[in-house]
Formats: sequence, structure tokens, C-alpha cells
Amino acid sequence: LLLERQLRKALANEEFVLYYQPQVDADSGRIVGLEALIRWQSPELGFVPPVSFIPFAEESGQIMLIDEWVVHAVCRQIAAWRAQGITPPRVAVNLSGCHFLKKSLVEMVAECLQNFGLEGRHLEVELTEGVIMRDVEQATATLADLKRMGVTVSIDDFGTGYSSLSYLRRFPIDTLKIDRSFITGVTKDADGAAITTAIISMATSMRLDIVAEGVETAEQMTFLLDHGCAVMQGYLFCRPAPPEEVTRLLVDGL
Ligand code: G
Ligand code: G
Ligand code: MN
Ligand code: NA
Repeated sequence: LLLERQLRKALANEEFVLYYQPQVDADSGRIVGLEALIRWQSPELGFVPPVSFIPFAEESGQIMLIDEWVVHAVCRQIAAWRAQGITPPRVAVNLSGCHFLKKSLVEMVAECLQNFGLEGRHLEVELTEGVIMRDVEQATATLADLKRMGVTVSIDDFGTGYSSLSYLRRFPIDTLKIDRSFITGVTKDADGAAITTAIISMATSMRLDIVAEGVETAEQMTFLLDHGCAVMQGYLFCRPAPPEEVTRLLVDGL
């Protein structure tokens, strides 16, 4: 297959790059986290967004190598910032479900951290709800191993999957990321506001951290602050940006 060959070449030739989007404490304006987002700059195809190749990479099995590249590249970047005297916040990586459920994941993460002299607390893993429910036993073991290492775990797109709420108690999860579709609705429709308010109050009572995704307007920000959610990610604060720009933001602030 053509795309399969192109992805193999992309890995070999370092055609992938990572952008980072800040997670901001809207009260203080401080950057409290970063999410790494992969981009493929192909000489033949041009700029290819992740939605156009991640699903294919998951089918072809190449996602394992891509995820490994991402974790490695993130650790390399964190180490580079630290070497420059910058203390970066925790960096979140999106891991594909098929990868998360492999036993080798924990070793791979541990090895990357060790290679760059980092600790688990430097890294966060983002998963979707469906991934955990697909194989509860394996997911439980992996989450426990990550927890022991100090790596935190957040649930991405929260509210859009199968929310068996009981799993939130059983699994060592640190953060819920409220899906962008609800945030878009908070100031527009009753459902968006109700669901967002319910997620915030549930997360708060379970002592989980919350991140609101896709915050684009000041009205959305105000709604979230008024309802007890201070950490936000979205175009209102910053688009995903290349490392040089993020370096500047970490030094000078937003
Ligand atoms: O900017 P955005 O188009 O980056 O990302 C689109 C989707 O691609 C997101 O839902 C995200 O989960 C996924 N994605 C982005 N970066 C990565 C990555 O490094 N690994 C995996 N597996 N998925 C990613
Ligand atoms: O992993 P996840 O599915 O959460 O990926 C986040 C996606 O949302 C990325 O594609 C990122 O570029 C995108 N994104 C981040 N902030 C905003 C925003 O404020 N508005 C919109 N429309 N998309 C956003
Ligand atoms: Mn994500
Ligand atoms: Na998301």
C-alpha cells in the first residue's frame, strides 16, 4: 500500500513534527500543561493532519512505531527545555488504544524517560473512555504501572464515549478533559451547559482534575470559571504551536 510505504519513509526520514498546545490556568494566565499533537510534513503530500493518517496507522499496525516516536520526541523536548534552564509543565501525549492495551507500553515509556533523565511526573498519557472499557483487566494493570511511575492519566474527549461512571472510581485516573463539543455549547444550548456543569461537579466531588477543551470565546471562559473549572485549552489562549514558539511562551508567558 502506498500510504503504508509513505508512513514508513516518514518515520525513517523524521518527517513528523510535534506541535504543543498550552493548557492554561485562566485565573492566573499561567501555562500549567502542554498537549503534544503530531503533524506530518510530507515532501510529496504536503501537510497531513493526524486525522488523515492516524486511523490508517492504527489499521496497518504502524501506530506502535509512531506512538513510540512521539513519546521519544516529547521526552527529548522536555530534556532540551530543562537543559536550557526552563521548567516545562507536564506534557500530555495521545496514545492510541491498540497501543495502550499492549503490555510493552509501560516498558517503552519507562525507557524513554530513563534515556532522557526524566521522571514519570514529567509525562501525562491521554486516553479515550472506549480504550479502557475495551480490555478492563489489561487497562487496569497498565494504569497501575503508570501510576507507580508517577505518570498521570487523563481521559480525552470525556463525555462522548461509554461513560460507565463506576470505572472512574476503579481506575487511577487523574484528569477529565471535557470534550470540545460540550464547551462549544455552554453559552449556546441548554444541553452543553448542563452536561458541562454535571461533569465539573462530578469530577470535583471525585477529586479529579478537569481541563476544558476547545475554549474559543471569552463567554465560554467566564462560564467555566463561574462553574469551577479553571484549566482550559483552546484557541482563545493559544493554538497548537511549534516548539520554538512554545519555548518563548514558557519563558515570557502567554
Ligand atoms: O490538531 P489535531 O488535528 O492535532 O489532532 C487531531 C486528533 O489526532 C486528536 O484527536 C488527537 O487525539 C489525534 N492525535 C494528535 N496527535 C497524536 C499523536 O501523537 N498520537 C496519536 N495516537 N493521536 C494523535
Ligand atoms: O486529542 P484531541 O482529540 O483532544 O485533540 C485536540 C484537537 O482539538 C486537536 O485537533 C487540536 O488542534 C484541536 N483544538 C484545540 N483547541 C481547539 C479550539 O479551541 N477549537 C477547535 N475547533 N479545535 C481545537
Ligand atoms: Mn487529546
Ligand atoms: Na479531545
